Amino acid sequence: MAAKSSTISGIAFIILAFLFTFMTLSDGGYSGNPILEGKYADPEAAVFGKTYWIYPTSSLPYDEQVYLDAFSSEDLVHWTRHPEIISSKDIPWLRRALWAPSVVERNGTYYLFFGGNDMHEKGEGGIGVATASSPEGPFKDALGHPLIDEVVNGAQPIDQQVFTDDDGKTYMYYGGWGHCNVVRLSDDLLSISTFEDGETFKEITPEGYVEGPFLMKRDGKYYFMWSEGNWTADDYRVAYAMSDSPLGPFERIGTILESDPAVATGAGHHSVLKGQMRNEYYIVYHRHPLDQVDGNDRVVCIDPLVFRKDGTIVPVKISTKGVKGARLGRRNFRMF
Ligand code: FUB
Repeated sequence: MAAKSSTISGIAFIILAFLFTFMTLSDGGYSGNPILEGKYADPEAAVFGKTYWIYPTSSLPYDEQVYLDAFSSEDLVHWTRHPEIISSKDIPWLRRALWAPSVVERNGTYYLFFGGNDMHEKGEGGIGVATASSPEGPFKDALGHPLIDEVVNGAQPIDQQVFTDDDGKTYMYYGGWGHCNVVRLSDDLLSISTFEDGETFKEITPEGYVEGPFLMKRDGKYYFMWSEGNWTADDYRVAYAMSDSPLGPFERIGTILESDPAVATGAGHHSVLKGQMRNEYYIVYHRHPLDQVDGNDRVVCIDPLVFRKDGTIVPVKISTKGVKGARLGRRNFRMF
């Protein structure tokens, strides 16, 4: 009898220990959507160390877009705002329309690429770069002038995204007005270099492209994604292409993010966040709440991004639930 009860207690102990371990290693609740409080757009997500970061545009009238806030999280659920990581006082040539930041780290320095002044004519603004010694800034303009200050191949110099390939080459994808260029950045990320064929700007515009390019690599394939439609309207959306080269060609495969009249409208200008598990990807994007009245009523949301076995992407179901909490550096125990 005593032996039987000690076996039962032993089993109970093992079950309790298992549950305790599961509860402490698993990640808790859901983020909900939107994940950031306030009006923000064009979110670019990044991971630095064990922390997730989101760098969005302040979704305001152009003349008031003279600063950027950043947000950090340890678990995708709780986000901390870092106010004014850069502002017009740190960028001598910036007057307005500080847009779509893209932040990368190299050798301990953080590089923040941004669009400034909604450039239409050469000399009015363009794409700039600022540096800082930590991801929350403070960032200071690195050049005293834009990195790209002209319209090449019809592409307005805005909406840049910086991608470094496995061979160490760094590319910058950018462009508004329905045209997209790719350039190569120099090793110090502060100037534009040339491609092997001597070209500086390569136009890679896919069918339907409007703005907001984003390139990522997965299992040896390059995924190029972009926004279509009008960012103030319901038809704003994201489409994608796949290629064997970071320079394309990029042939449109389909739409992966769009309005859902039951949830929100104008879902677009996204980035992709890679989680710790092999197939753990998130799409971070902005959308208009259903009761929005103004084009700038944009909020930042997150949903899972799922790849099929053949590498194609399952269209995202935009949600109010968001994603399940997930810490970086956790043990590979989480159940999907
Ligand atoms: O937020 C300013 C502009 O709106 C971005 O640069 C575009 O991509 C659009 O989202």
